[in-house]
Amino acid sequence: MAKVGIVMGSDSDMEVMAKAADILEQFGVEYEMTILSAHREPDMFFEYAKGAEERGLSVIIAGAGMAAHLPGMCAALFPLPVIGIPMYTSALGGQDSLYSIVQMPPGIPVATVAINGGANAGLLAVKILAVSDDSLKEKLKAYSEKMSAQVQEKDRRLQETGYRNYKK
Ligand code: RP5
Repeated sequence: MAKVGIVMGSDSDMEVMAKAADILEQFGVEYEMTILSAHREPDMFFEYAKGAEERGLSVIIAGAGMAAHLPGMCAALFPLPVIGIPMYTSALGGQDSLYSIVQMPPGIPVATVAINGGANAGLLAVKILAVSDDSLKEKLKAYSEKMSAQVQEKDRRLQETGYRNYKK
């Protein structure tokens, strides 16, 4: 049964939302993925958000752009954590999405990641689930160790070749 709901306002958000899905797959976390617009299909949105707890979801990752109400409205109706991903937009560089998602009034928090921060949203969802799942906690530690080893390897190559010959 899916533990994480990934929901996006449009298929134009897919590339960013896929990064969250990739992380969940890496950690073996089951998820459902849905395209659903709070503005364009409000009735279906209410059905999705009100039914999310009963479907067994523990976390919702919601991504949207522009006047991005999807994450905030999920948080209004779903009792468990909601992670919001502001989408980059051509008109305002994603600041419209960011402010719409991060500036929630007291009582309805949305854990907001960076503009286009799909991967971090996935990781944050894994961390939330890891609070009550030791095997996920161990996988997170291994993930951090791997990242650290990758940076060390880059520095080792830098020291070996010098910056002029360094190849990414
Ligand atoms: C939002 O409006 C979506 O989340 C998307 O980021 C933005 C633009 O949607 P489309 O016009 O590309 O469908 O609802």
